[in-house]
Amino acid sequence: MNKETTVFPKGFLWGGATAATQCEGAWNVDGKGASVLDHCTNGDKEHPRLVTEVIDTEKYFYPSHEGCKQYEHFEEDIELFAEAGFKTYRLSINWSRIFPNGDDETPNQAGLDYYRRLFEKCREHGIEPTVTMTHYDIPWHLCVEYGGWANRKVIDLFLKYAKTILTEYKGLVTRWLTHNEINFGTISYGEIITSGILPKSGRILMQDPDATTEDVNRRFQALHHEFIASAKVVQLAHEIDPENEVGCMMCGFAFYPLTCKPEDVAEAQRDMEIWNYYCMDVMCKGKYPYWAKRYWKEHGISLEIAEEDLSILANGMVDFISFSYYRTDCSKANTQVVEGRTDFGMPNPMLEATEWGWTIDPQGLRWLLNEYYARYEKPLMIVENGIGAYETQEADGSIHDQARIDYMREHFKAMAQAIEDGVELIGYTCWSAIDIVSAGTGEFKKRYGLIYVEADDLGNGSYKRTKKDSFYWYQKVISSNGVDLA
Ligand code: BGP
Repeated sequence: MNKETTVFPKGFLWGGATAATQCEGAWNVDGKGASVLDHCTNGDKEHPRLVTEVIDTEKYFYPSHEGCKQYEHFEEDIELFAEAGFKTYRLSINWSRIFPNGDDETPNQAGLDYYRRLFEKCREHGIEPTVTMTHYDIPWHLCVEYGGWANRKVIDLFLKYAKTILTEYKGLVTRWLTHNEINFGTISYGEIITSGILPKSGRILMQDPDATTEDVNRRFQALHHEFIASAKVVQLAHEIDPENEVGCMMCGFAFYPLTCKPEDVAEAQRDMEIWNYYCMDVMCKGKYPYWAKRYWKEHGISLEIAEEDLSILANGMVDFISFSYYRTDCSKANTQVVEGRTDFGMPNPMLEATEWGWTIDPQGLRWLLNEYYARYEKPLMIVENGIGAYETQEADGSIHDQARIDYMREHFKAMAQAIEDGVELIGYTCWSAIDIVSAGTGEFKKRYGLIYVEADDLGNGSYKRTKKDSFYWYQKVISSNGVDLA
């Protein structure tokens, strides 16, 4: 795309993203409590992570304890982001840095001070923070003592936390996301990382083959509580500062029918519904989708919905939609258990995939942007997109991550087409701004960053930062507002 004028709107929010438990490290310093991710061991493609009830550092390595050490390096990191030309930095606040146990009387001042310094540093460099309130980091105490989000009391504890940070950072932060990838809440993975509830295997798997109706019911009840919390936060954020904008944050799932068999087409529709629209309808339309009752009945789900809940949802619709986009999957009827099935569906035989088996599908992004926009007509922001890859540093220190450049270029072309289609796309933050720990596998060597961090899967290394080729390439893209993709 060598157009002289850009199709990206003026003020388009180019940037990069991270999450606290994957980048900060310093998991138990300055008064911070343990979050659920601090109890997760490392793993890799073949060996799923474990969640241990007791942190046993003699026996296991817990990658979130180190992250990429951003807690120590945040000034340097933000200077690098400014050099790349970021307009926004999407990061998350670690709930257990502010309320170490989640139910403490008063917030931890050192935690509040840390994020204040970080946000001020961003502002000094003309970078607007985009802040996720909870990115897989519920305080561990709330998992153990309350059973996580399935307990309605957690709504008020979250609101207290939200009120604290909304008040504290008024004026410094005006763009907020409530729950990261809330739609993972329908499956085991989401429940582990948001409530610490383990499947029998004790391992972090996407789906739990042994889940009972009771387990499924609990997950949907937890999601209902997250919806109520999010809706109340939207109202609260607007009251505290009318400048605040609050978005939902979804894992963007795109499902294609594997064949044109009508049964496969219907299956793809069902997959789109449960993976995307169950949560998005609640958060964007303020009500459960019309087919929810059928779904609940078929899955033995019976939710406790308090009398006031429906009006809370109706009065707490988000201002915009943010989502992550990495891959697409295919739907095929009657394939819940079938050889070759991925965690989400069938692999698409027409697409290449990354070394972790994630399909690469830039055109799917244009399709999904149009799907979301047609349904909700709210501004959209892509807050995660990128490629995880093994990378090495050359003898001269350089890192040639051409695969990342190619990946991003094709996705930018798809974004430009969607904008030309008429979609209101307001920003893009790549995943990730800098190398961090993988959420799924706990590896460090599954690298996503524009900036290389010299560290390995067991926390060894200098943690020195080096700009990759993609850093320089993205810098040109940003300075030309998406014109120069060469
Ligand atoms: C999303 C999460 C991120 C991030 C990313 C990449 O689901 O919001 O936290 O890690 O996926 O996934 P992974 O780290 O498993 O490769």
